[in-house]
Amino acid sequence: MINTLLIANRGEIACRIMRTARELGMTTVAVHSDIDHQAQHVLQADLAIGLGGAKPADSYLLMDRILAAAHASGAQAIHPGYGFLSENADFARACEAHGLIFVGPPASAIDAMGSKSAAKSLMEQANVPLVPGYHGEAQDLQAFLDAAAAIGYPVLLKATAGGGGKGMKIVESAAAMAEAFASAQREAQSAFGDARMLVEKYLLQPRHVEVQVFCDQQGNGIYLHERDCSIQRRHQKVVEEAPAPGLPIELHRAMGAAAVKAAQAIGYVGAGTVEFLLDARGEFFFMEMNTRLQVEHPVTEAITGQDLVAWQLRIAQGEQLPLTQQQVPLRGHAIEVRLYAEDTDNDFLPASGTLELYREPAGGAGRRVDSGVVEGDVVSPFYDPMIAKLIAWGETREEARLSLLNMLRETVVAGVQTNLTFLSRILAHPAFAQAEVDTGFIPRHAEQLLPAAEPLDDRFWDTAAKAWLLARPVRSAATAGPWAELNSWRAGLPARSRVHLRCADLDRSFAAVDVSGCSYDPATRTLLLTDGQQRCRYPLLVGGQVLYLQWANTWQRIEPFDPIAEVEHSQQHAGGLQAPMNGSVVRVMVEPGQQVEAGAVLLVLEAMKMEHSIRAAEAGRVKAVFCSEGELIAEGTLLVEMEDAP
Ligand code: MV4
Repeated sequence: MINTLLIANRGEIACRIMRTARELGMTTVAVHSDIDHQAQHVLQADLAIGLGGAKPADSYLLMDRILAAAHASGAQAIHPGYGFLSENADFARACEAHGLIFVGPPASAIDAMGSKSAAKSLMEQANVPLVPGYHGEAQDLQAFLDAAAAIGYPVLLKATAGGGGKGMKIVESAAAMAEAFASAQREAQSAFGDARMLVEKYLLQPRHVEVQVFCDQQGNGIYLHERDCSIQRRHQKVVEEAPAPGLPIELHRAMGAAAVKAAQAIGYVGAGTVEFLLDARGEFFFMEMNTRLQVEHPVTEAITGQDLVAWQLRIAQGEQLPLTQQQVPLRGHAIEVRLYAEDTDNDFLPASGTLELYREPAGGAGRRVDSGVVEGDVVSPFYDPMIAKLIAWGETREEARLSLLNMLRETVVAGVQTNLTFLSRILAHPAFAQAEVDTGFIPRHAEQLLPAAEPLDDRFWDTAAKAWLLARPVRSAATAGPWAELNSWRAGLPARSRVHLRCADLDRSFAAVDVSGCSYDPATRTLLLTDGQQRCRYPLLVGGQVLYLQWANTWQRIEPFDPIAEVEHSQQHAGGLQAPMNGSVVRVMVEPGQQVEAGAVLLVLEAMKMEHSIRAAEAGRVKAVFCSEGELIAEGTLLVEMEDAP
């Protein structure tokens, strides 16, 4: 019996699991890193125990400390969520060894699905359809040439130990196989410490359709329909929906049955997801099985009316499945989007910073937001950049799509770059509305989904200046007064009200600004501009000492600047290279006095589980280095100073 549940995770999934655990009357225990000590999952838990440092390896991945926290808090069970230790068979075994319930599958099932080739062999024995291919022990080039000849080119080389698209290489012809095979082996060895490969028929732009399965400890297994997760970017899901649009009922049932067969072939227990590739002819093939609750489980909950975390907790306590296959409802359609902290104008570089503004859409029927943050929280570079998930349900797919578009329009995030506008463009795209979804969706529509950033034109700046004069943040009494006005007023000179504004690292100064016929309504947070016969409304928010103006579907942050102070500041940091985000210094490649070419890597930062090279903007000599390897640095920290160009 579970009276106290420890959630070994953070962010939205930890909050989500706690919500259900509380509804089931359980005491909830959070674990956290030191920088997460005031995170929502900590504040919402009944108990909270610190694990250690910011890096996952120093906290959320420390099995012994998590187990110790479970004992110290009197927890009978640990829910791993997704990511972190959720698919770590050793952790599942360690929980068992400590007399704790691991809310997930048996360790043996995790092991079985850990290797692509082993998983495929198990599926082959269970007569689950596989992509035509070879995943045998022989790893010599000839074996792969023979297999590819039998399959027919193009073929796809995959690392056996790979996952999430890593270690895949398309081979168009026999002549290209030798080089591709050697290169794929080297990449697999370097990325996974295992050079073993498999080869499959390459399916052109398949759909990613996955089936939610549930098995209990009594050997029962059912499916809770499927999800289409084809809209991905670099193997990161962006939009998910249930059920998969346009699937004939026979195909829906066949995939469900195949998924349950796959799960039962490995003695599965709990929530699992069997991923298939679906080709244009309607044939489906086993891709891999995820032995955890997925990020996108809310869309399945929406169309079945079931709480999958409650199912997990009940099954973990030995209960039978709550429903038989025939009893599983399927009503309406649900679509989810993942709100990520990333810079979509800069190759989706992970973003971090403080959520100066964070407003979720209003609640309501068919609306759901799963998030782990509130306004003012810091989005850290140490963890997955997903901020929240927005889910909309409707009687039809179109209803769900329009509802989700409205939720996106109501969402406000400022202070951290996000993919919010990108998500709206996907949902609004005619191809998405017509359910033309497959794994090639984003590249196929990249021009409309990722247009070149519109320059901030004079009309924007004129609107910004009026917004500033009408809605500018009121200074506190302590700082108010003529000296605080950034308007370049000077004694003895003709009175003039100048406005100096900064937005998107651009500065603009204004002389007299005419706001006649314009107004700002703080109640509706709307700027109303009248220009001749035309009247325009703009959402406008005041946050701290800055404004946020919604312009071309993007929130633009507008702040004042003091032109005098700027002159002094710029003289200090000519040629200075500052950290583009919070992170840690992985490598320092230069030293003072060293001459470098334009584009040379000066140092490497790690942020959001990725490495980022900081390069010299132009050729020059290194004047000073202000950081060292292993150091944690905040966004904006001066890292390297270059000699002033001659
Ligand atoms: C494939 C494929 C085409 N043909 N296998 C990508 C990640 C990994 N889960 C398997 N993936 C693919 N395997 C064959 N034989 C195309 C992909 C693929 C993909 C699959 C699902 C979702 C998004 C994808 C994006 C690119 C490629």
